Amino acid sequence: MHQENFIPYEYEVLSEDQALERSRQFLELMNSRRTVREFSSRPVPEEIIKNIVKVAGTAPSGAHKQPYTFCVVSNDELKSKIRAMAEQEEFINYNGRMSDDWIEDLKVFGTNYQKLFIEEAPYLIVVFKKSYNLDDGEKTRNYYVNESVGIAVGMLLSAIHNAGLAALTHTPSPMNFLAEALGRPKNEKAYLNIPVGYPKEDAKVPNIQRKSLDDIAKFYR
Ligand code: IYR
Repeated sequence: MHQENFIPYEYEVLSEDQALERSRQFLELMNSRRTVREFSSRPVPEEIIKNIVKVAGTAPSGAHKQPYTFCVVSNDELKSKIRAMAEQEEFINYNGRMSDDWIEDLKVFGTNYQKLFIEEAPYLIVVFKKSYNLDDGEKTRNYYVNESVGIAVGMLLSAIHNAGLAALTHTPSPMNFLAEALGRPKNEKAYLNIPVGYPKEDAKVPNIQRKSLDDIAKFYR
């Protein structure tokens, strides 16, 4: 390929031993990540959050369109408003909108309609997907939007954990109220609400296990 807009790819060459060691260390780091529902009031410097969002922005995306907006909310009034709106929807979910099976599946997590963590966490990163772009009233296309935003959020969660912070991938449903609360334009749809902060000192997490490699992968050698 010899295209004029191509530049050399700068990359680090690792020995097999270095690669193995790095892969093990990264696995160990990532395997210690847990979803946390109780946050400390310890403040988090905004620069850390900015770096974390920048990591999400390095994700591959369909036609490199980066079809997302990460809304970083630290304003207490806004957080309270979002909590109230989320609890209003969740109350309906837990009292009839979710099936009995679903309620049963959630029992191990001890969740309910109350969402204290929305106010407790110093930041909410509310992720919006851009179904299409709207620049100066002109519509342009994005591609593989769900895949692109999902990958970026995976990298966001990894960056959060790497910085010693905790997160919760909260999916209030329906979540149109987030676009309304944050005044987002009509091409943006709420994707996830991610409270971020240090975990509460005595935070507890459910005693659940991850599937083994054999359960999640098949090798075709
Ligand atoms: N959105 C609700 C219910 C909920 C659903 C799933 I799937 C979870 O993994 C956890 C919760 C809530 O936030 O409580």
